[in-house]
Amino acid sequence: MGLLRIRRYLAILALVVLAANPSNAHFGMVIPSDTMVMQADNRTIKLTLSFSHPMEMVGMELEKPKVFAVSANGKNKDLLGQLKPTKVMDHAAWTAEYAIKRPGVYMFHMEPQPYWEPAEDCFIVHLTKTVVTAFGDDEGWDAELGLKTEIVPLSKPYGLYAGNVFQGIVKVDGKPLAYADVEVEYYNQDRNIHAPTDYMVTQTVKADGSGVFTYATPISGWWGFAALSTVDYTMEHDGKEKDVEMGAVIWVYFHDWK
Ligand SMILES: [Cu+2]
Repeated sequence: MGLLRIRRYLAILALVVLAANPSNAHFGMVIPSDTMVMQADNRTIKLTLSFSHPMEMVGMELEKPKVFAVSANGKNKDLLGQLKPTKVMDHAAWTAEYAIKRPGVYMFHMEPQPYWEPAEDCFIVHLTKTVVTAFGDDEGWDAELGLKTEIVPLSKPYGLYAGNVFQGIVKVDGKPLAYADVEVEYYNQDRNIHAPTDYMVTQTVKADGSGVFTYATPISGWWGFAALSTVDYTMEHDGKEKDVEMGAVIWVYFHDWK
């Protein structure tokens, strides 16, 4: 091959390698229209559920979830019936409206159908939650929903400023997961943030020996934290038993310091 042809070959090879190497992470997403409902606010929250690559704004299909519920004031309410199809980043997603009538801390959570990911040869299930507070009642923001895997917040998961650290405990079956990997991504809604390199689309922090992780956000907006673990059961795909990667995902909003 002549030098030019070699160069062209290498350029094409580089593209192929880039395309085949997803540096980005997919995230279950549950994004509410408001996180702190005040007396004067619209009391109906709109929730948008998707499965996306939030920093790169690349959508994936989200089948109708297995579970979508809200837990507040000691009660659990099934919201599956409220879901209406919508599109997020040009892909199938879901939306629901929820009228908040009483003070309290409202924890919304979704369990999607297992997603078969050929690139990773496993199923992916992101148990995804977000927390909304209403009318000045702050009790119980640190409560655990009791999911198979869950990030239990150590920072109050609303009313945070950009630059604040966010801390949480990664739990699996109710027990802290030491040295868990936590992937962090920004919801780049306005597409105005550009990662200088592919390494900086998703950031990763590890929990410490007690399952506690810490991340400081550089800017305001929605941030997703996904703690990943392989669970203790397998699922069948084409007649073969495959691993299930479970993500404990929490979405947290950080406000501008003005
Ligand atoms: Cu993906």
